[in-house]
Amino acid sequence: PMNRHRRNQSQHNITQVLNTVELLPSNCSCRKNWTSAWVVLCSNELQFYKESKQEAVANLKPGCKPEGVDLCGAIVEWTTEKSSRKNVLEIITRSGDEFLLQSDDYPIISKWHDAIKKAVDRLSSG
Ligand code: I3P
Repeated sequence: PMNRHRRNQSQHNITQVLNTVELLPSNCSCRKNWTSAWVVLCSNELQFYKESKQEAVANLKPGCKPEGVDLCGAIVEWTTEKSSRKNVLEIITRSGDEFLLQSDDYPIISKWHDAIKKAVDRLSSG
């Protein structure tokens, strides 16, 4: 019972407001548009919400599932080249989609770095 309590989902599930942007291919004329979003790390994916997850889920049409970024086979690393901002994490999915996550608060983003890396490792070890 102690153990079950300690292995509570919150260990693998974190939610926080972070700055995020999807990096589009360089031949795309779209602007790089940072936004602040609620980011949720679930066991195998990252989800992004404009509002808190509770509100977003309540607003979903019946039968719809929030779209997430699959972390299986993803690469997660710090980058100083993809942005002029500090504390920027780059996530490249197996299918080649690229996202940046950023927070001015290093301890916050550092926690995300470690948690996402763990999720990716857990997924690749089956
Ligand atoms: C972009 C905007 C982004 C910036 C990007 C700019 O300009 O200022 O915030 O990214 O730099 O091109 P615009 O709003 O006119 O599209 P960072 O904040 O991550 O540096 P970049 O082209 O060097 O990525």
